[in-house]
Amino acid sequence: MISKKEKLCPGAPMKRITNSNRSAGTGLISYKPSCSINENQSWPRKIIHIDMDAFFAAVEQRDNPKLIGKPVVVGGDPFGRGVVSTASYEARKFGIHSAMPAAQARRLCPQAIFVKPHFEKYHEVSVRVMSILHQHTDLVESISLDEAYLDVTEHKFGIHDPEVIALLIKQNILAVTKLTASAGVAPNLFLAKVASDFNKPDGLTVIRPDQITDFLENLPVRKIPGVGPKTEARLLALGIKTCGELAGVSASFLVEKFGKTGRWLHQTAQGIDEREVEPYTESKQYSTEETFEKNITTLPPLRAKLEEYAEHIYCGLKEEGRMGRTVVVKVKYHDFELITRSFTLDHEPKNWREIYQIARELLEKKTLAGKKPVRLLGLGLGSLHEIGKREKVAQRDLFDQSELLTEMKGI
Ligand code: TTP
Ligand code: MG
Ligand code: MG
Repeated sequence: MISKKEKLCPGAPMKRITNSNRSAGTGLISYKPSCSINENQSWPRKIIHIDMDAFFAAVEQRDNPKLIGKPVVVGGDPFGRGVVSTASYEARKFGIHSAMPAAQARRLCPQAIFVKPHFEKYHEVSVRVMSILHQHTDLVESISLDEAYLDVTEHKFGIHDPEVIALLIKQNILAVTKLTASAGVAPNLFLAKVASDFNKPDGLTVIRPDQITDFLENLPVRKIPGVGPKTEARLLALGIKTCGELAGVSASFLVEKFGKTGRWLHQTAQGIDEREVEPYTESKQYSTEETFEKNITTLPPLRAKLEEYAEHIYCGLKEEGRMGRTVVVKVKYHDFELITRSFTLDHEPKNWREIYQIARELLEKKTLAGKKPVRLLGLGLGSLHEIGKREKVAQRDLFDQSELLTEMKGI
């Protein structure tokens, strides 16, 4: 039987390189050698997804050598109502994972070492990691503290092979932060993300354009980022377990069962994802945001902020003779997790209240505000254009994406 790793890289032996520079964490740098170094291989786009390994726990292990090799759980009080932020790979062997009650983690592994999070430190590391990524391309879309997409189709120093770029990034991150990251290289965002998760920790997985169908054939549908437990259960009930099986079902059947999501599922199962890496640039949207002195735990003060921002943005843009149709709400939680949720109107907003109403709905339905303390709140208007004229570049419908992300995060 051909293993997935062999399938990924036919004929190429798996190579493991011991990394002697490491001072923390476990494992080896492992990657598939030279299988993507193929001058004739045409890459429509070269996308890399980078995700740090057991991020919070790895930082704690790095900074306290006594924790190296031990089951470490970062999160709240294991004797109270605390929740696990993350667990070291040693702790994961006991079944401990993010978002689990810390008390349950303690029962699963009584010898686990529980550590309170140090968010400022994680933020500092994140800034360093992101600056390494920007050395390779300006097309960097940071998804959370420990994770980003890069479009390296055009590389700043002209490196053509995306595998080489990913390896350089991993080595650079390790040298600067003493932490490991996993990388996925593929022709689009969906596949790059699945690839970075494929060989964690410290992995580098390349899915070349001609390997997509083979790679997806036996991939469980749950591995699709955006397919949460609910969608998975509905697919299983239809007898669909793998992306291969999903790809074999007609688009119309999936649309009938899942609505708009059905069309997306059908495309994704075939490895199609046309989303672009969208770096956050102020010029693309008119926005305002605020980091609060004290985290905000209830909705009313956040609603009041949105009202204030909506008025400011609407009036500011109007003065400049511009307007935008995409309402973007940005929330950074107390643990520095950063999310954006957006909705694109099919018309120019008539007044600031319309912007506020949409922002409020996004905040209340598409984020955990009110349940999870909020450190930063932002509001922006994108798809900017001169008043009365449509913007030239069509924006992708982020609202659909946010629905899927919401399910992914189990909200
Ligand atoms: P992840 O990248 O999802 O997880 P991870 O880096 O800990 O582990 P992996 O090797 O599988 O990538 O999340 C990054 C950090 O975000 C994580 O270290 C802690 C934090 N986090 C939470 O606080 N709560 C959560 O539910 C999740 C998923 C993450
Ligand atoms: Mg991670
Ligand atoms: Mg992550």
